[in-house]
Amino acid sequence: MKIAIVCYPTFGGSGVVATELGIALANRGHEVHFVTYRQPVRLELLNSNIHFHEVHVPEYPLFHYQPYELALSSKLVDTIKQYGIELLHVHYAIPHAYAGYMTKKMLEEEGMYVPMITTLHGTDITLVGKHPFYKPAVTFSINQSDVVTAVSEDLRQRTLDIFDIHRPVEVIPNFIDATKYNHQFTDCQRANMAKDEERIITHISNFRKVKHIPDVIQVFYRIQKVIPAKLIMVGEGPEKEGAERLCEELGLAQKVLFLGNSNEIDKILCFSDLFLLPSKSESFGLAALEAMVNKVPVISSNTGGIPEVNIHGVTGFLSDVGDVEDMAHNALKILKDDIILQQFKDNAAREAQRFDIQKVLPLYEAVYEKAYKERFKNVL
Ligand code: GMT
Repeated sequence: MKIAIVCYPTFGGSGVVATELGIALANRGHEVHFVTYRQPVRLELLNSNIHFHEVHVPEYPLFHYQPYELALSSKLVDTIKQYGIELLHVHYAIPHAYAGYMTKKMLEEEGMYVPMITTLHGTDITLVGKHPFYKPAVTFSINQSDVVTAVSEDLRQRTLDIFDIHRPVEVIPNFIDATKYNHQFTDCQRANMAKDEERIITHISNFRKVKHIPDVIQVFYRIQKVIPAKLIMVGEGPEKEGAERLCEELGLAQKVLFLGNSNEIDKILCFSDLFLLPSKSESFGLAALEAMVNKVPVISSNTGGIPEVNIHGVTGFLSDVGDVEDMAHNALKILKDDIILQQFKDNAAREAQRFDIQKVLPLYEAVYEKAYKERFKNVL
């Protein structure tokens, strides 16, 4: 099938999922066209099955805000016509589902019917999308999609609770490609990061408020008072400066490393003993799943879709949002004992297999088939 994928090209989870999905579809023989404003960060190789089309938004002095949706939908119309694309898959409702709807309508004027799949990722529903400024347009464009998927059962339920949705929302969870992690690094280069006796704790995110970055530092502060440990902070975002300041104030500067954005997440996770994800809300927690497949147990908040991924007492522990005492207590339960740590590591890797792409990809292919077969139903 010829598929156009619209996503954010940045380090955010929705862009990562869209990119990895596109690559997997291309490996299965589909022709995939990414349409976005920059080449997605995890999209390294373009080939005959993977194309990238850049959306340009020309500057014009009259525009206080550049009309990205307009440029995106025009680019989609052109690309769909030029390459004979059969299906449009938009990731993150804002503004992609709205631009996708406009694309469909423009194509319908010319007698072409291209079904649109909308995948909801989290903040497009729980944070930004529900804002009164956006809500009517988000509700409308979700209802106008041919298929709507959510990345967890929790997100599906919240979508139905928050918006007036009169079509089914299917759950297709996020995934990892387990084969990518079968490699055994002969040397994780752990010694570059910490001393043998130190445990390595990692946090990876886009450092936005919703991630509760100060809680990461507070949990680590309590851990390192009891056992030797280092904290590795990966990512960039508005909360990073505050986090660096908090580390200074708590006297942690020598024990915390801020690495910035990285394309080498699996190498970092290779030498990690524990992953911290104390977010206020999280529709799925892809970063936690990536940790788990790399044999890293997870200490997280008990919110959103996280409990669907991180199993309490098996792959890590869940605590109430903001309960840094409980998180630190649970972290120490895992980290203090080599045998317990090894058990949690094994459990994490095993449970991650539930989300292997080999299980998840057919679910997307099935909804594509269904939408393609039914493509005329909504327009006749
Ligand atoms: O919050 C992020 O890290 C970015 C954001 C995004 O849309 O790019 O992530 C959301 O989508 C991810 C992929 O589906 C989920 O794993 C994250 O849980 C979700 N973030 C939130 O709900 C806060």
